[in-house]
Amino acid sequence: MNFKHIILSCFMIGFFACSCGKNTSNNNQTASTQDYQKVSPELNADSAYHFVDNQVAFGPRVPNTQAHKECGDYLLEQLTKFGANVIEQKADLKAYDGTILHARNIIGSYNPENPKRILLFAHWDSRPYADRDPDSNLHNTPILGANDGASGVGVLLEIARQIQANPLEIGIDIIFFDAEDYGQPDFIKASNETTYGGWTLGSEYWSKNPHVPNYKAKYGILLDMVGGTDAKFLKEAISVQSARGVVEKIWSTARSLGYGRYFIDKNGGGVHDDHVPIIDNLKIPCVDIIQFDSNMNHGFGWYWHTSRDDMDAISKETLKAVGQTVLEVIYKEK
Ligand code: AHN
Ligand code: ZN
Repeated sequence: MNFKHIILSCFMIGFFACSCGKNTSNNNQTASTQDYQKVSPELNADSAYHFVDNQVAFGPRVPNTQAHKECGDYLLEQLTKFGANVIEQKADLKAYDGTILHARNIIGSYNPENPKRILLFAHWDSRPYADRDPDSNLHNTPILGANDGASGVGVLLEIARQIQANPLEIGIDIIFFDAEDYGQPDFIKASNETTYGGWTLGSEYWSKNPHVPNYKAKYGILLDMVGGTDAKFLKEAISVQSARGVVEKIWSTARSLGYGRYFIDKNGGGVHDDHVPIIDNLKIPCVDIIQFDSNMNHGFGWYWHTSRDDMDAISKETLKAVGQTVLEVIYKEK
């Protein structure tokens, strides 16, 4: 499979996801959850939800705005409070239209000296355009990004809180990437050359300038849109190509924990997301846990890039399923 081909256009990717994900109903939740001995602490879904809500309360976190600045400060403060070794990476990044975005990648590390590490990441910015809203008058309006952005960060903040309370031996890096969602909307014609169509600028920058020279991790896990009610997570194609074993580990862990109705044993399409620059530039195998919806022509959740991506689109049960699964995967690592 050719990466460059797959990341050409989001619409095509959505279509891909659709055609691959037709039969997504899952009736085979057969794993005997009672036999499985969980090793991770209990993730608190109320706490994860609260971290999502707190971000959304700042308003749209669009780079170069006051809400963005305040939310970035909040994320730094929370990771510090949870005992991580915190680094802020600032960068001025050029958007598809030439705008210079004052971006901040926010990094929290546990056991920074341990060479055996796992990378967990999500984007924290929100999109400046509701360009998939049914009401075209709203296409130029920034979105709250409760699911698209805040959900992954909220789950990772709760994971940070759990790590502080239940220390582990391996190294963990939690990165909140900026400027993921400033990609060129269909309604604007622009001609600036960008490597990834103006998407994933923060992770692209970090992957070329990691906070530690020669940064290495065993693998990475990206959480993107992990709070939708009854979300279905299919095995995203670029993840399967780059980290098949890790995909299987995550999906089978979810099944063991009783979350097989979220983590569906089916292949989804390829999505250009923050894992791609990290796979391309750092050669770290990465998995994207991202909601697919085969009923939508773009392949993502109904709220995606619309004015309705607010707290009503967030389910505590889904945050719990994803958070507990990722927590279990990292506490199982030796
Ligand atoms: C694009 O929209 C290019 N890819 C999907 C990745 C994404 C956007 N995730 C959240 N917003
Ligand atoms: Zn988005």
